[in-house]
Amino acid sequence: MASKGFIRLKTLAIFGGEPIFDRTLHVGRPNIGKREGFLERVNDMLDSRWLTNNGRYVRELELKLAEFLNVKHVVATSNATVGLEILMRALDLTGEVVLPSFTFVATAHAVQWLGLKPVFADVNANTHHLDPTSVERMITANTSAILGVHVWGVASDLEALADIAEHHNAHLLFDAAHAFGASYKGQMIGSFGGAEVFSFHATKFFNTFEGGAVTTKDDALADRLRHMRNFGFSGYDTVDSVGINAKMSEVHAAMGLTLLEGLDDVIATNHANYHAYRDGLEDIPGLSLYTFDEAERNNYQYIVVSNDEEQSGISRDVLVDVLHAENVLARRYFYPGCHQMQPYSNLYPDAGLLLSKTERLTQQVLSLPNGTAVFRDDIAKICDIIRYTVSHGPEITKLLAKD
Ligand code: T4K
Repeated sequence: MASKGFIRLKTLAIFGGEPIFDRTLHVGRPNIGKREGFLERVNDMLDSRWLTNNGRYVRELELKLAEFLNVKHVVATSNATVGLEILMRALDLTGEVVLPSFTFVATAHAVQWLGLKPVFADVNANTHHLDPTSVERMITANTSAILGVHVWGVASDLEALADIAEHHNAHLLFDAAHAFGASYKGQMIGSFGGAEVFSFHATKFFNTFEGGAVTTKDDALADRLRHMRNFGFSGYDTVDSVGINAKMSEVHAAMGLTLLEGLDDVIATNHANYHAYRDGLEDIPGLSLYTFDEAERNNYQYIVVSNDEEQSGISRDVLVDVLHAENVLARRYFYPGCHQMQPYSNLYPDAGLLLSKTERLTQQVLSLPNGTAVFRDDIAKICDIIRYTVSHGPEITKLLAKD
């Protein structure tokens, strides 16, 4: 049965009609939490006149996160990118780091920023994670680390990557930017490999406006990271290493503490939304939703759809154009692949030759809005737009091509 949104779709912007949504739906609309709790903490922080530099809220957040993730050390940082940088620096990595190209460019930039060489390995077309066979192929005598990414909040192929890292005496690290609140075989992501790095950016499931954390079981590494994030200070006026300012401030931690209190509600919303998308997108030819293993803990934040153009008869980009015309700001995460961006496309112009799955995924994948700012009714309309667009693929493609 066609919904009202479906009928109005016939007058959608590309046909010169009114848009279905009178507000914009974003991928990455922040979850806010209970603002009274946040404001109370901010007032307290202002009263105490302690705003940053390992204040009580940062310390409390680190302890609560360590408990939640069941990991020994949580080192809060100003964002995940700098978290990755201090981590690789603290481990004295040299030479090459093998990582996926199918990730947000920050992962590659962190490697390049340190003067290391990012070596892009291909991903598995179904999981979107590093393909161990490709990783094995990319390892050389200069490889000092493998940097996996738990894309969409699902664990990478942990066992296979651990075997490869061990065999080649390389560090195994994870960019867990998407994976806060997720588990693998019941164990929370945060304690795998030598260390993992979370992002608490505003667009993430759990946010501190800007922020991140490095998590590890390794006492010496945690100690080094703590010094490094604070200019290398090891005491009141002693500096033991080169450092940077990677500190999280109190107001950021206050946001994190507030959101932690309401985390289950956010997960419940995301989970229900994920099911609504699953139902709404069912049986659309050529479209497949990235699914979560419900036996694990998931944050269900990323609603990721792969479009097989041969079956759907429409390109991912036309689909995204139509959604944008209807105020649904679907994102092409991740497009282009890191290896197709600067400086990597100049530095490694042939990288794509061994990244066929990555290149295909970057043409197929789109992310849809989720989180507490998206409602069931919105999802029904978004799915109607997608269903209608796919079923009129050739006409709509032709129409858009005229512009
Ligand atoms: N590794 C991975 C795998 C990552 O995905 C990321 C970050 C990192 C590492 C690095 O983490 P951090 O150093 O940032 O902690 C956004 C985020 O800025 C970035 O953190 C995130 N990944 C990436 C996937 O998404 P953009 O350039 O796409 O952001 P932007 O400004 O286009 O915003 C995305 C959408 O969110 C827009 O539709 C607007 C909406 N939005 C955004 C903000 C900030 C809001 O509605 N409200 C807001 O406050 O990178």
